[in-house]
Parts: sequence; C-alpha cells; structure tokens
Amino acid sequence: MNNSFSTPIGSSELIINESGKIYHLNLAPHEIADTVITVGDPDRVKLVSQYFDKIEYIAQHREFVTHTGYIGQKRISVVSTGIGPDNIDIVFNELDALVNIDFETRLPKETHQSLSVIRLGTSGALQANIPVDSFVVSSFGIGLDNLLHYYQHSNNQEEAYILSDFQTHCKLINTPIVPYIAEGSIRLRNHFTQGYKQGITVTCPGFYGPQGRILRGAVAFPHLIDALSTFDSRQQNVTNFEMETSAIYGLGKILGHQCLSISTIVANRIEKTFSKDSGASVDKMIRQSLELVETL
Ligand code: R1P
Ligand code: URA
Repeated sequence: MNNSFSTPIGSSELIINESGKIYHLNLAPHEIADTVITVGDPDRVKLVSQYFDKIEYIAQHREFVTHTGYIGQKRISVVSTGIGPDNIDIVFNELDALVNIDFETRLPKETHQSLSVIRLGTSGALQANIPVDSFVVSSFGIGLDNLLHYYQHSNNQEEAYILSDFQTHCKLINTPIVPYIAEGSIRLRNHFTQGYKQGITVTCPGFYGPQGRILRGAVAFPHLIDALSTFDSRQQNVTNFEMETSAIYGLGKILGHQCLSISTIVANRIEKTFSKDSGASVDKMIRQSLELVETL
C-alpha cells in the first residue's frame, strides 16, 4: 500500500463531484459502512436491504446502487458492482478512497481503515457433487482476467504453490491467458462455514467463451472446463467460476481489506443443469449470510 503521498491527489485521479461525492459510486465518505456487501445485479441491492431494520442512505449512478442501513446495531452497506473485474477496479478503489483518503486534503489518512467486504453473487459449479441451489465460499480466487497485472502485488507461499500447479495442470504457460491468484480473508472464511462448501473459484473475463460456453463462436481453449474441474492442489479443487472473485480478493489484499466471496450455484456445468428457482436460492443465501454478517 502506498500511504506515503505528500502532495494532494489531483482532480483527474480522485474525482469528487460538486456534492463532495466520489465519481462512480456517487457516495460521500459518511454514507458508507465498514461492512460492505457487494452484489453484481443492481436489482439485488433491494433484495438485501429489505432485511435491514433501517435504511439511512440510498445512492445510484450508472450500475452502482448503494443502500446503507442497520441490522440491529450493525451498520451495513450493500453496493452493486455490475458484472466483471473491470467494474471491481472502480468499486474497490472508490470504496477504499471513501475510507482511506481525506476528501478535504486529498491525502491518504494517517490511519488505515480496513473494510469487511462480502460478495453475494451467483456462479456456475465445476464439480458434479456441487448441486445447483447450493452455496460456495471461495477460499482462493484464480483470475483468468488481467486486472491484477496492472498492480504491484505478491503471493504468499501457498498462493504461489497453487498458482504454479494450476498453470501446469491447465496448460496455461506461454499463452495469452496469464492467471493470477489471491486468497480470501481467513477470518471471514472461518465465520462462514456451516451451510457453505468451500473451494477455489476461477474468475473469467466473460460469461460465454471465457467460461467455455459455445453458442456460435468457436472457443480457443476447448479443454478449459475439463482442466478446471480435474484440478486439485493442497487438497483443494476448483468448485466454481464466475466473474468477480479474483479481482475482489486481489484488490482487497493490495488495499488492505478483508474480503469474502459467497456464491449461489445457479448452473452446474458438469451435470449441465440450471436452477429451477434461482431467485429463491439467492434469497436463501442472502438471509443465511446476513445472519452471519450481523455477528461479525
Ligand atoms: C453473470 O451472469 C454474472 O453473474 C455472476 C457473475 O459473477 C457475473 O457477474 O455474479 P452476480 O450474479 O453477482 O452478478
Ligand atoms: N455466473 C457466471 O459467471 N457463470 C455461471 O455459470 C453462472 C453465473
């Protein structure tokens, strides 16, 4: 983390509008809680905040909708990110700026504030024994997108070990896909155990070709699904793939936040099944997870 700036961050880099709100999220620092739930779908924000006892702030700009409120004494924000790692770059940098940069001086604050960020998303399973409508907690995110390559980052020993095994097993050496890896918060993973399977989540920069779905365009890596579903390293396999987790875990580590990604399995790519009522399953994930968020 670079907290050593002595000159104010310029107006083209940290964009604050006339109302004192950060550009994309349209939020002022006091409007965000230090426990943040992220969802991909803007319409899912209200499905989470319907369980709040009180809503304090509502904001929207583009696909970024935020509701901040309380469950009991716990202050929580729910923010929609839209789809994909590129949106996570915007949401994470702006969430971090809201708590760790002084908007008056435009300087990083002396004391770092760590957010707890929990993604409540949907996902496709890559193991036959992970049925649709079940819930997965991501231990690690392996990114097949390229977001983290734009930031200086390093891996701990376990991340480096799994990543090296992954590149070899999936034959992703000297190809245009350069995977990266980041681990989720161990504290949060230990809090969300009962009712969740845990495993490695692979994050893709697209829903079709990057996830091996062939409609009309032929894919360049036809072996990918098979390679992902047969991978294991350090007694962990790839449980699922989706489109945000590696970026959340990677930027969370770089910016010093505790992050967890939870997914409702809506498709099983091995069994070729799709949930008959994904709305009900997502609602169950929200209720079950909010109970645990409240006791964090
Ligand atoms: C694709 O349909 C979207 O669904 C998943 C993927 O990560 C991607 O964002 O998550 P959400 O349901 O949270 O958006
Ligand atoms: N989201 C994804 O990204 N992939 C799936 O298969 C299901 C949900």
